[in-house]
Order: sequence, then C-alpha cells, then structure tokens
Amino acid sequence: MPDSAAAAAEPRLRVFFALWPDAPTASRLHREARQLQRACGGRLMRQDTIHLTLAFLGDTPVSRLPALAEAAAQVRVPPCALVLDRCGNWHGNRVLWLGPSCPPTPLGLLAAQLGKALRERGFALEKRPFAPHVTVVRNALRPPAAAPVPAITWDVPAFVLVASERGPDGAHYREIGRWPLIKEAAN
Ligand code: 2AM
Repeated sequence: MPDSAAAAAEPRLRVFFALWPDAPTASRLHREARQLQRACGGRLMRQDTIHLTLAFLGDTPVSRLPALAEAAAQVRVPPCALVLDRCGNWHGNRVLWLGPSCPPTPLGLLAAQLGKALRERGFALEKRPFAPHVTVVRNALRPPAAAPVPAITWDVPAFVLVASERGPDGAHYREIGRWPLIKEAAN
C-alpha cells in the first residue's frame, strides 16, 4: 500500500487535553449555565460535556497517542483551584463561557508546559495565547449581562486527555488518559 493510502487507512481520534470537573462542580457550572441560557437563549451544553480545554489536537492518528502521553507526563505543576467568576461571549454573541478573572499561576504553567512538550513532539497547536474558558452555551441570541456571575470554585487535582466522538445529540467525550498535578519530578 502506498504511504499516503496507509496514512489514510490508519485509525484516528479527535482528541484534546482538558480539565474535567468532578460531579458537584460540573453540576454547579451547569446550574449557572442554565441561568445564562435562560437570559440569552441558545443551546445549553450538556452537564457531562462541561470542561476547560488546555490544548486542542484535533484529528490524530491512534499511533501518536503514546507521544501525547509522554508529553503529558513531562508536566510538573502543583494542584490548584480555579475561581470561575466571569462570563464572556465570543463570535458575536454566539458562544457564552465562564472563566476565571484571576487564573491561578499553575493553570498558565500547565498550559505552557504541556504546549511546549507537545510542540517538541511535532504536534501543531493553535498560536493564540491560552484563554481559559468553559463554553456553556452555543448559538446564543443575546450577550450576557455585564454583571458578575456567582463565583464557582473548581479544585483541580489532575488533567485529562479526551476523545471527542459525534453522536446524534452532539459530541460525546471519552477520557483516554489522566495525569495528576504534582510539583516534584518523580525519582
Ligand atoms: P470551545 O469550547 O471554545 O469551542 C472540544 O471541541 C474542545 O476543543 C472545546 O472546548 C473547543 O473549544 C476546543 N476546540 C475545538 N476546536 C478547536 C480548535 N480548532 N482550536 C482550539 N480549540 C478548539
């Protein structure tokens, strides 16, 4: 088989690294999202899909997953807490998100270390600066009010690698790797 045909036949997954909330945090975020959707219209994200993307890889050959795991294992960042206390909109009004007005230092380090380790292994990532956000409503009809949103604290002990699969009711996400946040290098 020619190389290009072999590459086309190779199984692939649409993948990204993310922070995934525990069930109580996901429930609080979803409750806040529902308030926004009531006020602004649009499509509410399902509770099981709520996450914060760290690095989006997109369509990736399955044979490259070990390199992703190797990159993730390079990260040395302590656990942290995010306080999601602001709401914003992108793409006109269409995408509404919740985010931290003061992102904790370890979150920026996590995205930076992971991005560097991925680029060193040949993965192409978007060049825009990391903007931590949790998309909660799509196709909104109106922008959110300028008022602050009730703060939600999200404790972050780990990050995950997720495969995105299309279902009849939208994207479904499957965790395929998890790495704890740890300060010190393992001996
Ligand atoms: P969004 O929430 O801002 O839309 C899974 O699709 C996750 O990856 C979503 O959180 C999405 O961000 C993000 N994502 C999707 N396509 C992307 C792209 N081309 N570049 C960066 N992030 C992307």
